[in-house]
Amino acid sequence: MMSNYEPKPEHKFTFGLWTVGNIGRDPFGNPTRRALSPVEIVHLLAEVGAWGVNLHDNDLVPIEATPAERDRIVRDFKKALDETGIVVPMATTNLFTDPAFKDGAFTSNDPVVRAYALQKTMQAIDLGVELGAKVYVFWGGREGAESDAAKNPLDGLKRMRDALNFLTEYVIDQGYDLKFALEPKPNEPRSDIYLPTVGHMLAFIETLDHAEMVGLNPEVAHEHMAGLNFMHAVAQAWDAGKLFHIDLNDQLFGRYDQDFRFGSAMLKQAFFLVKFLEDVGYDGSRHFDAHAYRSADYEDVKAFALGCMRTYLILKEKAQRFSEDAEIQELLAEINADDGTYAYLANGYNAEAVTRLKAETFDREALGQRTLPYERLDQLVIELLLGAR
Ligand code: GLT
Ligand code: MN
Ligand code: MN
Repeated sequence: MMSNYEPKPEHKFTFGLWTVGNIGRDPFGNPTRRALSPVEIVHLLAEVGAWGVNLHDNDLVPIEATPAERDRIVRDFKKALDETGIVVPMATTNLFTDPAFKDGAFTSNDPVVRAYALQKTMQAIDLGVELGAKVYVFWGGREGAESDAAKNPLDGLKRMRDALNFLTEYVIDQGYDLKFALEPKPNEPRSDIYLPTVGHMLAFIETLDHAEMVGLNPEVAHEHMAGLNFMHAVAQAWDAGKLFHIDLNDQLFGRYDQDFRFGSAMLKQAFFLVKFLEDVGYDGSRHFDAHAYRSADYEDVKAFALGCMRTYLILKEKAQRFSEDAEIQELLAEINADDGTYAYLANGYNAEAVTRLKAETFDREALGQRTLPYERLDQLVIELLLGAR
């Protein structure tokens, strides 16, 4: 049993440069924290016990950097990685900050912007691979529209598909060992973003030339913005073999993209998520795509980062207790009782099964009277989470 909830490399906890490096700017207020350099962020993450750091191209190399500046920055960054043992498991492209991308990148109506976005992404893929990334994230923050008069969503989908087909071929051509993870979000910063949920993305991936290289990077906050059960979305991605990465944070339903500390807003949902990931044996990064409150200083940012990891580990321990709790397990056995009478249906459709099933008589009223002690079960979970058992 875990005792001190200390993060270790085997837990695969990662943060983006943009997460602990968030300077507390929002649409209504100026920064509240000085900007840390990427090297300082790597040291901060090592201090709190993280395993890895992820980045957008421009979190590390400013968009206006010369090739010589790029090389110096990358060299210094690699030195910090070597000194701390921090790894870079994931990288991505910033296709949303620069005004050039005000109408999107891959889905922009302007063919010049679309070409620039492809070029920028190839360069960012090269950078990510150079740093050791095995997963490449695509968050299409500006791939959408405010007015449907301006863009046909079918064009949006086609342009997105063309871009991803181009880029998977590029990865194959370069011989890179890299998978793509698409990150859906329903809105913000665009009014409507194409491919808004995990379900939309899963269907879209099957239309790509190299669907086998492309999976999901679901984010708690983004499915919660759409009012959906995140764990169910993750389960569907897992079932499809597409859970390539995950963005952990927290978020109340119906709000803007809050990106709160993991487990800080909807604890019960966070518990079932951790339980799911641990039960199925997900072995990818546990990436915290969250940032500290605007009121935080860097000591508080460290508390935020530690908090994300500690809450994950505490919930992991709670999941273990769930599976060892005699009363919970007894109720689960009762709920899932099966005397084998209908085992003949387990082999799918066949003539014998049809004949037997048609001959059955069912006591519908008795079925309606069956006991389902879900209240008792759920209260046991609540008491487990509250530390009362
Ligand atoms: C941005 C967004 C996140 C994405 C990041 C990757 S950047 O902060 O809000 O959800 O995961 O591009
Ligand atoms: Mn978010
Ligand atoms: Mn994210």
